[in-house]
Amino acid sequence: MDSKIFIEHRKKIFDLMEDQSVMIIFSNLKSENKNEVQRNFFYLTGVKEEKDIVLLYKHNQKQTEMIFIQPYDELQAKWVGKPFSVEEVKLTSGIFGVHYLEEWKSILYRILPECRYLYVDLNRESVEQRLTEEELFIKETRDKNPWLQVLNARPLFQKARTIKDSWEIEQMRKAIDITQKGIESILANIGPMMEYQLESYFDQSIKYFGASGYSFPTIAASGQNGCCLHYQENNCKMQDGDLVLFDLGAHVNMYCADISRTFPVNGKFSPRQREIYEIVLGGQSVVFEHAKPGITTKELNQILIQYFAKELKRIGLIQEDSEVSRYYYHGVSHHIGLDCHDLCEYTPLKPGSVISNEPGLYIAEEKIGIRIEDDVLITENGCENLSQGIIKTVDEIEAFIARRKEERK
Ligand SMILES: [Mn+2]
Repeated sequence: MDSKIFIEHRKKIFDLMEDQSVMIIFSNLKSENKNEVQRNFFYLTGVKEEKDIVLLYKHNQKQTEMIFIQPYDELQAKWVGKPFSVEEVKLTSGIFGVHYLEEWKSILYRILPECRYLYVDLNRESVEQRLTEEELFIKETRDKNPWLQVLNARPLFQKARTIKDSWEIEQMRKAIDITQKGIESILANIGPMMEYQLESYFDQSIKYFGASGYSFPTIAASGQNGCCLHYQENNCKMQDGDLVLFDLGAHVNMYCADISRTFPVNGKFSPRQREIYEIVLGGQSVVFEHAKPGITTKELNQILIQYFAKELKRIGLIQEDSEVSRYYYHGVSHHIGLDCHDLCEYTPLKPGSVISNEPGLYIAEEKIGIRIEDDVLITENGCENLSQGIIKTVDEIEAFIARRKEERK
């Protein structure tokens, strides 16, 4: 990883900050109580350490940055490994002001009298009585520096992260490539087994090809399970004649792929399954045609719903346009990036955004649940399907499965 990337990310955030302000981002979201590196911390630094803190200080337009890291601890090194050294942190992040964690408050308190604003990533709307660590920090700092106005840092990250730079897009391309390998491994082994057994081929494969993790828990939903949007039990026996819907993704450097494919368990679509599948695929094409700068994801969804209304009336499944919602009940697009449902601004699309294109139809009474999802980069004039290499048409899918069956004999 080149530190230039993170220097650019910090510049984006600095540009969005008020003058006379300081931003504190913790690498571990205390409020989420999750053992993972906060996306916004990674976005600013490229560092994947769990206890560090980054400080951005903007004073009379002058930008100062510091990072506070854990000192070397022999016992920790034996248990979980060495933390990044000062040199490694400098190289990765491009931040030269590297200090140990014990100094962070004294340095901050020296800066604060010069500041009007303090940015903290609140991450959520607080519902609990108990204050989170971020909120305790705000309270303590406010008590000691009553002139200070505390601002939520999150909107700045929403704005910055809506548009991806070329390095970010590169990570997503890698994540998609690895996800493709995993999907091909699923297809090569498909047959009537447990959902989790088929899922395990994906797990093995993405690990083998170097994914850094999963974008989200895999959905492997056969038959009627495919009509439950977030089915994650994956513990049913897949039946000959059923479809199985996979919604999954690998991540690389924490940038996500988010792909859905639907396959016939026995390798052949029934005429009815094919008919519905072709309608979903047609819906995806309509969305691809309209995905370009200036349109909103909401408008894309409206266009898809109109198309579904026309098609479902054509095959006699519905009579009225409004009945589409019985068979299609989610949105067609969300932003993708460091989070699978990425932070974003809900404004018309701009070049550099990456969104999903994921139409689906769910006909529970026929045990048909189909979703097809690709990841799409918005370009100057239209869009690019980043996952176009992943097998998708009925003919391709059937031919691929038949070929692998033949090879296994
Ligand atoms: Mn998605």
